Amino acid sequence: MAQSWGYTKQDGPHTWGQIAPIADSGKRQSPIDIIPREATYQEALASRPLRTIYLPQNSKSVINNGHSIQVCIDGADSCLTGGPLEDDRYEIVQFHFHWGTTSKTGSEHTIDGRQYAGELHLVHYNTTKFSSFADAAKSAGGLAVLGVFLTPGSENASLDKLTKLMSRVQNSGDSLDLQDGFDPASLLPADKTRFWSYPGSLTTPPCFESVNLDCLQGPDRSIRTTAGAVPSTEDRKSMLPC
Ligand code: 3J3
Ligand code: ZN
Repeated sequence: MAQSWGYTKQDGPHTWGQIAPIADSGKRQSPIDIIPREATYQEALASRPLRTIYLPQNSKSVINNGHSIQVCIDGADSCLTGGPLEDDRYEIVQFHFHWGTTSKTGSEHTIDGRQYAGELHLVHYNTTKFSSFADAAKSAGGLAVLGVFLTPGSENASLDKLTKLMSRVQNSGDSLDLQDGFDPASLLPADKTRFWSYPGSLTTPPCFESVNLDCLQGPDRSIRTTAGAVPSTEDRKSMLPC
């Protein structure tokens, strides 16, 4: 049975190395603190935005995975490509959320030390190079997680559709079919040309270091980021590991 982990004093990130050794020994653990002024602008990425091709009917169910609400997606023709992923196709397998107890805490990544109310993660695996999620998850270049910072604001009808379902999957393992599907792109900002990209890891156990992390520009328009900015290795040493 999978060993449990969580965010309490007894099972929080400081204990995850007991079930996922790479959480302690890893060199590229996520999340990190993104420091825009220290990111490196990648000219080549400016003309190569991230591209999402998601079919709503491929979103099959909503589950309580014990740590989050997760939409399970099945369909080879729903994928992410472009940007730092070059021409490889990364098929989406699920998306889920991280959130906190206030509007100022909850996101896993931070920007200049600032947390956001939540963070959406869309999880993909490289189907150009791998035949299964499991194989891709253990290999460099295997996974891509698209991150979106969430902040309180005007009602989002699409997000509301999911939050309304939460009461029907209250217990770990609960599942609900999505008869009408769900379009993951409806949760993304229109502009996918401005993002931070870095080689990272799954942010929770098993913490595999096989992830290309692409965080779309935060909701705070005051953040002046450059397209495709990549935190340099030196910078990352100053950033908080998970
Ligand atoms: O552990 C499960 C794995 O068995 C499988 O169901 C997978 C596919 O949806 O989801 C998880 S995972 O280990 O691959 N995983 C947990 C960590 C999904 C991505 C999570 O990492 S994150 O960086 O998106 N938060
Ligand atoms: Zn996540």
